[in-house]
Amino acid sequence: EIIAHNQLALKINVKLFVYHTPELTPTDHLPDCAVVIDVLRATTTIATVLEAGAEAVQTFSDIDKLMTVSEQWLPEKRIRAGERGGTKVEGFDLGNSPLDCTPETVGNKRFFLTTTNGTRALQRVEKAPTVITAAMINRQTAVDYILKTQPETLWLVGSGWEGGYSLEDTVCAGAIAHALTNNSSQTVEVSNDEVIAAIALYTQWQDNLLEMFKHSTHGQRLLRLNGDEDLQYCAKSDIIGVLPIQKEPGVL
Ligand code: 3SL
Repeated sequence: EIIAHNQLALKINVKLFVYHTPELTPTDHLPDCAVVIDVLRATTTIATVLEAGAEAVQTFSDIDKLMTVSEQWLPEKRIRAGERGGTKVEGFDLGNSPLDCTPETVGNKRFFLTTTNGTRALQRVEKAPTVITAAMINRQTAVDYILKTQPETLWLVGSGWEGGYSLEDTVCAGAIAHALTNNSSQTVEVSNDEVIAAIALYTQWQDNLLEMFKHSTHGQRLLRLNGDEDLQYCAKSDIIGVLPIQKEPGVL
């Protein structure tokens, strides 16, 4: 079913845009609120880390920069985590599996994270007045925050994979857009066709997200790296009540 723009724009409060990748976001302006999405796995990991009681998550696209900044923290007060190509960075405490992020491991520590795509997407929008991260596990929490704060312009930005589009990020953008456009207390202006495409993807797959993730190219990559349990966890909806909000560029 194709939903026409004007059917969704009954009253206007929020101008909603979806961008499948950070590279597709405009470079000459920013929204009031940017939602960065990297379901497999960076934004799932970030929500899990904060839920587990980490002091903060600090993100880097560059490994050397992460090493220099994290050096200023006592070893017992920091965790260095991250991946390249899905595999743990050599010498780091953890990779990018959300399942490793228990209260015992990350509680009260600063979590220094570098990933291939998610941290790059965060950098792209870090100067927006409000930046939050979302994944399927905390989707409803993100929706509730948006409904409460009512930004005038809202971007849902998928991280993709090295410039390409990722099914799992766009389906999560669709899940958020679907909740926003179906909320009677909220009026949403669908501002690009990507919103409609994302909602259509979500409504098609909402009962079978794990299956979709297993067929996606990144899901396949993680399965080759024994990431079956990670996929199962990342495909769960609305199980976490934490919303990562950027406090300063790169720090959530
Ligand atoms: O690219 C990223 O930001 C990561 O989430 C990729 S991975 O799932 O850890 O391989």
